[in-house]
Amino acid sequence: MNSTHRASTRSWAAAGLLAALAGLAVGHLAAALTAPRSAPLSALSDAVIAVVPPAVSHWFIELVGTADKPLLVTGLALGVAAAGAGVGVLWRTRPWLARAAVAGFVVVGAAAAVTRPGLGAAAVLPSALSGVVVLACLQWWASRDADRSRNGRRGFLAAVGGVAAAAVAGSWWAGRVGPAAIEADREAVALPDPDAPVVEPGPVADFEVEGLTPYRVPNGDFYRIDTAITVPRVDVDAWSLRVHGMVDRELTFTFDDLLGRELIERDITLACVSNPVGGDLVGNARWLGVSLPALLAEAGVDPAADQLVSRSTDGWTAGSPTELVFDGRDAMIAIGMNGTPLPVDHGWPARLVVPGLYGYVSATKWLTELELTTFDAYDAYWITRGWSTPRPVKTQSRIDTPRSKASGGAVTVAGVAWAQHRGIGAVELRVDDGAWRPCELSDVATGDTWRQWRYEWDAPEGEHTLTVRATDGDGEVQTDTVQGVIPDGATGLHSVTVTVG
Ligand SMILES: Nc1nc2c(c(=O)[nH]1)N[C@H]1C(S)=C(S)[C@@H](COP(=O)(O)O)O[C@H]1N2
Ligand SMILES: [Mo]
Repeated sequence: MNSTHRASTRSWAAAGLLAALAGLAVGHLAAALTAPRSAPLSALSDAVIAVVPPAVSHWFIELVGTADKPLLVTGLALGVAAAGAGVGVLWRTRPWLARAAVAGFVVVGAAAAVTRPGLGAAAVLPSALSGVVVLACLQWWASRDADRSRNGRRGFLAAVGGVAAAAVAGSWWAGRVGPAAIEADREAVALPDPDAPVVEPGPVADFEVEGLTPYRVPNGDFYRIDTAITVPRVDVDAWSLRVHGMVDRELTFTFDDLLGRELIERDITLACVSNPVGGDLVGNARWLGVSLPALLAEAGVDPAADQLVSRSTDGWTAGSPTELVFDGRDAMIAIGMNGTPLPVDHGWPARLVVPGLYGYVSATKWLTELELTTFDAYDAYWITRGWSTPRPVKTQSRIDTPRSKASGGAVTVAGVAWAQHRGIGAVELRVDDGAWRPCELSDVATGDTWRQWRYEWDAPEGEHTLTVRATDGDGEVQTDTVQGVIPDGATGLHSVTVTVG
């Protein structure tokens, strides 16, 4: 090949960038048709999340919150695009070096994919295909270089851009109706009625104040926290739950086995340990599922096993104290959420819910394994990254409304408070530096859910600070000591500044 190319460095960079984007898109399509989590960007992002030092991820999450994952994926995509531009420029003068660089990127992507838990050797294919697309595009670009005209460049742009656009559209299609689509399986599940129905909270579970979070958060509004860039899409027919470790006998359950068992339905509030004071990484739902202690008991649990490790299809783990799982609380393997099969984002087809424990030590989604072990023998995912071994959920309360403005006169101040398993005994509100005043509480059936509170405030004009605090069911007042989320959950009182006009 002629190494003195006529096209400018800039147009080679553009060709490389476009080739890289087309490669990513085609790889994404290949993954969407086979294993979505093996898409180059998804696998790379997952691998970064798995290996990044805790100090770095804490800093990043502190900085950007739940935008962390979109930003990571976008960052990596920009990185790949920039690398593509670099490869284009390199190809102009050193084509073999450029090809080797592409091969290097393929190896990185393929290695990231194949090392993701739950993905097999075939996971290398999307990255390999991406590489082939990049090589083919740049080869074509190079072969046309000698007689390249403005029209020729437009042709390249149209062809490669067209491939990229078609692949993106194809991926979208594959996710909805192709083999990776699992919504049909989900919708086909007819959830049986619970054998042990929920105890209804009472006539006033919900004050229905505008701006106040509902007692039960609809699935579409429920907070989502997990490490998955591409949520696992579990084939329910191939799914099973294995119970093993320190047990008398290993057991395996299919989804139909779970459906056929005695089902309980419970209102339980789930909270994330990384929820800041006043934050919204907490929600209450009506869960349908099978009793976790009953199912474990069938396997015969060794009394020396103090930790229940739950593992998801994507390799994430949580470790819960067996003592709490067996102490009579409604620990469950949930298959239903607010009357529907578990949404994909919330763990389809089955997840754990253990009242009184933060999600990171209990609430495993896309559950596949329950292993009885000890805390000495194994540290679960977030424990190896600086978070505490399981401690009780901390008492918290939040002001939902008003948040910044109110018109003078009668203002309803309202919010939620939670101290799962201990329950909420009282909530008090303070206006500016005034006395703590008792709030009205909604009805609840158990201590496992949050509780709404409200206060009718005769609001004088001007700027006022409202502060809330709760007392748990044991009579313990929520601490005003300020602590960050690491290592075992934030403390401090939520307050808002309201301008009354
Ligand atoms: N497989 C898997 N399950 C998981 C997680 C995860 O990263 N992977 N995150 C946990 C955490 S930290 C929380 S707070 C809850 C959140 O559950 P939700 O997304 O249904 O609200 O899920 C838990 N289960
Ligand atoms: Mo969490």
